[in-house]
Amino acid sequence: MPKARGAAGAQGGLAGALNSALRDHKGIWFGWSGAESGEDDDRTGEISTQSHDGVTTATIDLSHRDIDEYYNGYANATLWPLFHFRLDLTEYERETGKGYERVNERFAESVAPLIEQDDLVWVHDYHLIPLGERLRSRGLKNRIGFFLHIPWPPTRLFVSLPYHERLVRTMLQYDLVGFQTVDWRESFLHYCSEELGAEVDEETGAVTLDGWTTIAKAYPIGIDWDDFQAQGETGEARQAGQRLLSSTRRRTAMIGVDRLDYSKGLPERMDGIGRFFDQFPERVRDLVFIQIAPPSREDVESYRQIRTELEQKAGQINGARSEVDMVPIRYVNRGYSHAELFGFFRAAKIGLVTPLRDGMNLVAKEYVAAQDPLDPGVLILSQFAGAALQMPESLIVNPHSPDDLAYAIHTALDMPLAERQRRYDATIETVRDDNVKRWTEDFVTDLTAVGAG
Ligand code: ADQ
Repeated sequence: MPKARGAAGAQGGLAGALNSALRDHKGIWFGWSGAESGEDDDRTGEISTQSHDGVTTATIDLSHRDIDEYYNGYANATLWPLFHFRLDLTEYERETGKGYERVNERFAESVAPLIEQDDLVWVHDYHLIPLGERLRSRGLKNRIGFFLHIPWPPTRLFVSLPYHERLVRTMLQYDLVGFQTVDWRESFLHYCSEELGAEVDEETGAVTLDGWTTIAKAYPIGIDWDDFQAQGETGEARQAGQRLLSSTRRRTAMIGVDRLDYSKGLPERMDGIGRFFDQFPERVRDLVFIQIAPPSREDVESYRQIRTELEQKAGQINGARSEVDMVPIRYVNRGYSHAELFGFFRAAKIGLVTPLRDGMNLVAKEYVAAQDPLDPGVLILSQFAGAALQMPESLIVNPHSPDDLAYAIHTALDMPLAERQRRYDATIETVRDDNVKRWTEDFVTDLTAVGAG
């Protein structure tokens, strides 16, 4: 069995999801350590290797300038907004573009010596799109796959990116390119055929350009079902659920859990909740909304703005609707463990997942996974989350419409048990079976098979 090499822009939840695959394949995880090297020039730190729980992690630090131009700059102020269809927030700076290419070259330089002849290489996400091409330019002939965790934008938006062609040509140096949904894959194929004149086979996803063929395919990511259920069995999960229930008393708890990111539709969500209270004032005492949203990427201006906007909106609704003994919105600016989240999800009878655009959205799947099958809660889910394609029996909403959100909340509050169970039964199978282990197996199996026949 060839060893697998994983690579990602930063360690995080994804590292956990891939741990078991790396363990099975005796792989190495390679990526940014998340730390700054302390030098203010453009030199990147030494590689540092650690072994934990059967998985070897090789990481490098980045310099202050690298983090500024590559991570906060091109990755999070150019690619992230553009790929989430937010041209209004997309910054186009030559310097950050150069930083992105420079750091990808550094990653290639650092990781190349760790790669052996038969290894599979699996590159993750928008931070590292050119990495495969940089490795190829060093003579690597290994099978190299890439997975994009976020959406792929429509061609008409994507062409606003300076040097868009150069970026996509680097993607066509991979053997296999994975997307979360068939929709994102379709947009990618459209770009390749319309803008690059590549030969595209819609059926197989084969994209041929300059004599090289890349396969583009959808692999919807799932949760780590076994681990999440095990977390749900812990005392920590039970206590978290009890804490929430005892604080809400007879009111129905509705929960939202997100990174504080403009793609998650948080201010729009507040507008929908405000509209619900306006339309159904007699229900104010029936509902308490808990929003858990730890800040992220605070070095990027648009992220600071979204935080201020959200605080204002939540404050306005609370100011207008609170009583001395009751506050309708609890807004919590911190993260919780998966065990605690499991407890909160199970105690909350409505889950609100309303991104304006999302590659997949694992919170939607975690919410359903945490429900009591005998008395499940209702998931309200944005039509613009990748997850909506797999979970059409949720209450699907348009997150831009406050009325749509308000009526969905009203419907969820009064939904009879039989209908809640029917929707839960129609959804739980995909959440349980299309899990992260299957996702990794499917991708690794396809990557292994590339060129085999
Ligand atoms: P995110 O946008 O970060 O990542 P999302 O799917 O919303 O992804 O959540 C990822 C994980 O973070 C979940 O396990 C969730 O429990 C945890 N998390 C989120 N908010 C939290 C909070 N407030 N406290 C504690 N934990 C929290 C990207 C893409 C998604 C895609 C994932 C995986 O944007 O579309 O689903 O990668 O591919």
